[in-house]
Amino acid sequence: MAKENGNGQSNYTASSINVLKGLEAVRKRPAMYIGDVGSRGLHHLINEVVDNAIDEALAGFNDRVIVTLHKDGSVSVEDRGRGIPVDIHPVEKKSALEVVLTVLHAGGKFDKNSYKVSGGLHGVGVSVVNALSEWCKVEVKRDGKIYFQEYQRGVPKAPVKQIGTYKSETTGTKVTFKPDKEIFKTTKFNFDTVAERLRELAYLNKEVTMTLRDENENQEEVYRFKGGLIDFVKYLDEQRTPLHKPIYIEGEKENTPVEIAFEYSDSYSENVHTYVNNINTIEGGTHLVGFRTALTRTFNNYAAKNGLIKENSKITLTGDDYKEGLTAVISVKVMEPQFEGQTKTKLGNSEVKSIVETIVGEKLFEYLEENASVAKKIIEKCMKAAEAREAARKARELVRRKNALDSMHLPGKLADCSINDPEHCEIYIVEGDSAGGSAKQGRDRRFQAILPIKGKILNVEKAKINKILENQEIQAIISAIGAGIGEDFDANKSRYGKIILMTDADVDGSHIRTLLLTFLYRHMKDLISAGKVYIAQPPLYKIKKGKEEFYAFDEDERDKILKRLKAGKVDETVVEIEETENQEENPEQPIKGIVISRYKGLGEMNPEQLWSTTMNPETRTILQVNIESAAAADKIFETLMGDAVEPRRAFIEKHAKYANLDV
Ligand code: 28F
Repeated sequence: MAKENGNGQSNYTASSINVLKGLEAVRKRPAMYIGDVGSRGLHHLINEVVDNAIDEALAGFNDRVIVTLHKDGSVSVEDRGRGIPVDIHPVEKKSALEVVLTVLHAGGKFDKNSYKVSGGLHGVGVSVVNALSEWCKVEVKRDGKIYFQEYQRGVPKAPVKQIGTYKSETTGTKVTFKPDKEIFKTTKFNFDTVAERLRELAYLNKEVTMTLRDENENQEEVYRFKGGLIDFVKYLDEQRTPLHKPIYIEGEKENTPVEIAFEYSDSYSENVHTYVNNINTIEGGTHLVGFRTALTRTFNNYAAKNGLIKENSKITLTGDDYKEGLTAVISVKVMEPQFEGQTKTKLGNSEVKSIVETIVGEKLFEYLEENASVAKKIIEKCMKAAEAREAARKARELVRRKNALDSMHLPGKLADCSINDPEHCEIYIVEGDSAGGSAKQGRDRRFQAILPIKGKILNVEKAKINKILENQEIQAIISAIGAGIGEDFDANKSRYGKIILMTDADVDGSHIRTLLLTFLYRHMKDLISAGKVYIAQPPLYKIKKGKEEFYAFDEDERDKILKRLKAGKVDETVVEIEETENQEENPEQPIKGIVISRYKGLGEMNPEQLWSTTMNPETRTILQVNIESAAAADKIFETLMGDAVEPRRAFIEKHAKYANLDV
């Protein structure tokens, strides 16, 4: 681990790259560094700075991270670490602090002796954040002195200077930045998005207290979980009924610390979340494989040794049986992680498999020997899963015999597209026959397929697999997509490159969308991980003035259009519309030559309108569903679809309009 005045020094020479050229590169192609310039990329800026503060914690020198959302749209991140060094580099003739903030990939990238977050979009460095900020300020408390530097779009306004001294406070680093409006489509931070990541980091780093403040709302949240992963698992299972207390495993081999907590609940779904250096490895990898292998082998050995599997039983428990009702968090720290997979979130290091397998094997066997009653409960649960798996296999066979699931027998109500190239084809899963009809007429039949579904599909969170497979609407979706289901699912076989969910912009529509997403998340998860699932965005308002027509997708946009149309009389107009909206019976109300109509459902649009507003790839907006944090998605599905009524009500009340799943 890096020591004071340690090996960091040698990195400064790497900063011979021209700083301005670097800045230009980042500002020219921001998406290459932060993924995109939408809300996701924007929040990535905070994550990047927070990651550095967490690195300082992993090095053993920091126990607090404070994130503050300021009124002017800027945000600060503060830690209590050693403070970024400020000594002048002999060749660069610049402060190390300036190098870290202005040189691409400065800041310990070559320090292999640490578990620095790197890989995917993580670890691009604070210089990228600086380059993409209108302004940025950094303050370092170190050796009793306070140092400061300020930047505009990444360029220092002046050299690092000492601006004071401190006595009582501790050392540390504080970075404040205001994301650049010239770069980002939106510069508004979302409290909940930031909170979700800080909460996750607090579970993963139990010694660190994470604080989030919002000066706009006078809101503050503090995350500190002394139980670490154990608390994480309890949180994930809040609405399930656990069969036992979480099992905690900790160990280290070959400089690779492994930490795991898991428990079984009475539910059917599996919720395993894996992390490498605090990065959510959504696609899994060798750490997960090692865990699963050890879990199956250890439980089976224990069961055999203790006579828990009946002699005459034909059932052998497989890895799949140990998945049912399992909630687990796996966190490993790897020095040089290799990330693979479609979204670079799959751990590739092969040595990690055996490291995790050995640690889990040893510690779990010990645990089972000491906790016989827990062992028995879990094995009984998994036996039941094996029996259910057998029943599900039979159920699948039954429906398969009726050809209900394969794509050789497409559902009757599917209007398929004419070309046969998945990459360029898309399917709209549409709520209701009438909207389905409009969509069929309005679509470009060459590459757009339409599958109308009837009202509310089955809530798969509450149903057993045979019931799910017998459901007509679900069968239609499975065979239209043509990539199988559950264990057999293969996202590469999908007949469409985009699966677009199109539901009404009302409460029912939102519920149907959630049901569809839950089904896709639980049974075709790879489709979501591969970024193939989208949500259509039909407009909420049509604004007509003379022959001109405008569409607005929310109230803000509606008001902006009106502002343009009625320049000078804006306030007056807006007030009048608010009144109009309340007159339920009369959605069309002329206001000084302008007609505003609010669409209640997709069915109110004629085929041409539906095409031009919602389906035409040239003009439409579709939201990609991504599992940014699988843990968050899981929690949301559990809340929305589970049995507990109170949390669902609270969730819907809190998120009212946004209770969909663009997590
Ligand atoms: C608000 C975000 O970025 N905290 C950080 C440190 C501490 C050191 C460091 C950071 C040295 C020269 C590479 C201090 N003393 N919070 C943060 N805290 N970076 S970033 O060193 C960077 C290296 O270039 C630090 C001794 N060693 C390291």
